Amino acid sequence: MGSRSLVALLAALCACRLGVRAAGRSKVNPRIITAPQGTREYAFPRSEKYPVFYHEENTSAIYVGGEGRLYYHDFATSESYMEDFPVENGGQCLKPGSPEDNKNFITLVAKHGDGMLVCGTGACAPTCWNLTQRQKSSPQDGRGLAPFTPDANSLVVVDYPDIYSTIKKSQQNGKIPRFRRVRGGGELYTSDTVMQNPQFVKATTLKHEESHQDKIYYFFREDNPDKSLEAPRNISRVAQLCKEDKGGTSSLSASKWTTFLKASLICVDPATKGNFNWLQDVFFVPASNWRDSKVYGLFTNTWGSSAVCVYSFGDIDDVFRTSKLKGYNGPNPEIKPGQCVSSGQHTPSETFKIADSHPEVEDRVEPLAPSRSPLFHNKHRYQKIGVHKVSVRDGQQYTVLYLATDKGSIHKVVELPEGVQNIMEIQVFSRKEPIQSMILDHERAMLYVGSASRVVEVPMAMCGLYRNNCESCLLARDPYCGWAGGRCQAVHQNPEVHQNLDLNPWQGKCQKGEVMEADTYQNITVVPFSRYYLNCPVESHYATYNWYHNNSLIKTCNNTHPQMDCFYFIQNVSHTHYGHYLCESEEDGFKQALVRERLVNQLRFMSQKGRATTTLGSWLQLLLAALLVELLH
Ligand SMILES: *[C@@H]1O[C@H](CO)[C@@H](O)[C@H](O)[C@H]1NC(C)=O
Ligand SMILES: *[C@@H]1O[C@H](CO)[C@@H](O)[C@H](O)[C@H]1NC(C)=O
Ligand SMILES: *[C@@H]1O[C@H](CO)[C@@H](O)[C@H](O)[C@H]1NC(C)=O
Ligand SMILES: *[C@@H]1O[C@H](CO)[C@@H](O)[C@H](O)[C@H]1NC(C)=O
Ligand SMILES: *[C@@H]1O[C@H](CO)[C@@H](O)[C@H](O)[C@H]1NC(C)=O
Ligand SMILES: *[C@@H]1O[C@H](CO)[C@@H](O)[C@H](O)[C@H]1NC(C)=O
Ligand SMILES: CC(=O)N[C@H]1CO[C@H](CO)[C@@H](O)[C@@H]1O
Repeated sequence: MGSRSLVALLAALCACRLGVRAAGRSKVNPRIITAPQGTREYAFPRSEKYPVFYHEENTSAIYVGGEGRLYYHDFATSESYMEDFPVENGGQCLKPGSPEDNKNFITLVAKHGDGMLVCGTGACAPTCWNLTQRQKSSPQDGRGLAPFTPDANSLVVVDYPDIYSTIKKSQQNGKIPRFRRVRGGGELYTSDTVMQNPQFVKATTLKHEESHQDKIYYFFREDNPDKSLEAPRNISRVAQLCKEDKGGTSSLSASKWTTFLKASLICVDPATKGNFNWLQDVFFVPASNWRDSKVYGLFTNTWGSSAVCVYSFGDIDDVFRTSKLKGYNGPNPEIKPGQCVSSGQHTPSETFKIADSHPEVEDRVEPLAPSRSPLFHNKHRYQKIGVHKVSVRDGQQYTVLYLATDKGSIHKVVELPEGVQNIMEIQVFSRKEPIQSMILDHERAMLYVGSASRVVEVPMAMCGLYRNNCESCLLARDPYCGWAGGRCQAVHQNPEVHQNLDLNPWQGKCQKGEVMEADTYQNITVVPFSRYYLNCPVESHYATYNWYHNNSLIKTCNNTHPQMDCFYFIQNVSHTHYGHYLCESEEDGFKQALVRERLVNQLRFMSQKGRATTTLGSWLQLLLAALLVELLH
């Protein structure tokens, strides 16, 4: 309990507040979970400076690319192995000197057909290998698939047999970044004039009803050509391309995409008009109808706040199909810019010329109707977003967002009928390492969270965390968990559980007698004139905690100091301090006893087994508590 409280105290330094959009309960603080149960860890044999991670859906294994090495670990069987990928032929760095230069950093690990594609910098000579059942192919030229040196602005999308990439193909500096098709139907790249200093975020392909309409969408930031003082310096964008684009008809345009268009993404808080213009990460949520497929965009602003805005691909497509081109007032050609042509055909050169000189559409992409505003925003600087759809008992689906903070923790945020609620903060790593990667396994409901030294497998359903009674289980409002058979258990293990996710009152769902608590007091001997403190663990920040002494209320803790346990401190124990102490939590009218202690005078109650009044750990806690109170003042 000691270390738990310590971590809780430390975590208190980052106050967790979600700007909950809708009305309803104004509950603001999540439960904080450290080293959650059921997690499994794989530590690399050595730390990696630029690790890359690959996990295939519905498996229990993870691949990690490091410096000259590929690690494999299966969490279910604990099988691990390592494969070496050394620099071939000494590399080709023009001015070796930087220690980064003479190494082969693996930058891409991906499934490609039946094999795995593994690519690395190869000491300025990008190289790829095809790995099939642990058999390495001979090295191949990897230019365009791996950068010359580790580079944060590289994006590779594998949509077998096609591969798209934003990686430079030449070592010379000063090249304008391009979005390319590097494998599959013929090489194509974006015109150098259509993006201004782009920073790529993510890309996806999307199947439409007819294959010639299939699209590629990519998300990026770029410099704002509007340099006025009040204009934001960066704009967040979505770009579209047709998958079957065959390039232009002239020799100059033969290798250029002819279906490129870009639009701005809007994420503005209507209440404050606060603009979240820096796209940090996106997550794609497919749907059976492509128009309903969604993209969850995570944005930050200059003040370090974050917002999540959700867009539908139907809306994005409408903007590209119907909007005017910015700055173009001429007549529209028969084939409109951005329109996909029938299979095997080329975009007419007239259409391409207009699009190439006016690549931006005037309309902007707004978040989903009806609100057209952020799902929520708050004061955290989130780094990554993941979205999981959870099916619950009544066949309904709930959306759970996983947001990686810049402090090594993950917030679990649930979309509930009355608005979003941050129900949990998970401290993933025992040491506070930055989160480099967060991969969701939707089928197995697992998170794979990677740092420079390890990968942790975290179950999304952690129902054992909730105090094992019906009320606590339902009050948690965790879509993964419900109450059945006297246990708080995962919905996927028992679809017959009771849950409390809608706005109906929950009280009727718990039967009397399901709360099984022994109401015995723990006897604790305390010497007179010593100091003593009583500690009640704060498990839910939505509850109020009360300390009673001989049935009289002596202390109340509520949201004032959220992440701190509820202490009651006795400066100098005198005879009136002895007796029964009870700590009770109250949430939504549900009360439960959490701590029962009976302080007895050692002089009268001679026992060798009595607990020491104060241990070193508890003093440390107290000191921190005092420190924290000072800090908060
Ligand atoms: C996931 O794997 C399990 C066991 O290997 C299999 O039974 C199940 O059908 C798989 N699910 C999907 C969606 O492939
Ligand atoms: C790698 O090997 C697999 C299986 O032989 C094949 O399907 C795939 O196309 C290969 N990939 C590359 C890039 O050569
Ligand atoms: C505490 O002491 C009282 C009185 O001696 C006794 O009845 C009770 O069982 C003790 N409680 C525990 C948990 O040992
Ligand atoms: C505690 O109280 C007793 C009696 O009231 C007093 O003699 C003693 O000095 C006090 N101890 C401390 C540490 O304040
Ligand atoms: C918190 O406690 C204070 C005093 O202890 C009380 O006045 C206030 O109403 C409480 N707030 C809530 C939300 O329970
Ligand atoms: C509480 O009860 C204990 C024992 O029953 C007694 O010694 C103590 O004086 C009481 N204290 C108060 C404040 O009622
Ligand atoms: C507010 C913000 O993030 N500004 C960035 C805009 O882009 C330039 C370069 O692309 C960055 O240097 C700024 O920090």
